[in-house]
Amino acid sequence: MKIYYAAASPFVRKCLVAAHELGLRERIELKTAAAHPVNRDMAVVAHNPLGKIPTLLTDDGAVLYDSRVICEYLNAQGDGRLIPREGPARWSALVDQSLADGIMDAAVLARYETVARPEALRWNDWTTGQLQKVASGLDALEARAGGFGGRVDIGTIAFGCALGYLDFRFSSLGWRDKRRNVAAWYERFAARESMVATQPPAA
Ligand SMILES: N[C@@H](CCC(=O)N[C@@H](CS)C(=O)NCC(=O)O)C(=O)O
Repeated sequence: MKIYYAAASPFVRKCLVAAHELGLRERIELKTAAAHPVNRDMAVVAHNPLGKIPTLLTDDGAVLYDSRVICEYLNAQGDGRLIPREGPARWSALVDQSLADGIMDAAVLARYETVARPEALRWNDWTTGQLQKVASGLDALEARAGGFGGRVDIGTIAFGCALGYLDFRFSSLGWRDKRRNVAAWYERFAARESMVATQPPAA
């Protein structure tokens, strides 16, 4: 398998953490990409018309995106332990993934507002609105994190990657302030081998 990849992307990281946890990481070759909403990476577009990463090329020639589909595929290639098959655990894991992905989406959009948009065209209310989504998402996570225990599934993996991205790009937000359950849970989760091996580069 090959994955179009950037070390800074939290969505790519989610797939790689999942692959690590499933024992599949060695089967994935990294293909460095420069995905960007304006200056599109045509090598990615050639496979994925949206030009976004992660994009996975499977060994039997399929092209998979986005990160949720890739994680489903990896889970099926492995022993299926990351996405509970049925019952309340399945819906908790999947909605946790949606919340974490939403935090990542909002944070990435806020980041693009400063690094991709020319200064004269920037709109502060846009950034504020995206960061409010991050904040309310984290508040919802705070209410859940106390019950996570040792859960390692697609929901907790996605939360780990979302929090790692906030530390990487938005450390000034101080997300740990007033979110002690999340902070305590993340400290343990971030020490997992899968998380350590996929850390973003120094900002
Ligand atoms: N929903 C997508 C989001 C992926 C995403 O936004 N990736 C960013 C990099 S972190 C990207 O490719 N941006 C380029 C663009 O927006 O065109 C997923 O879950 O994979």
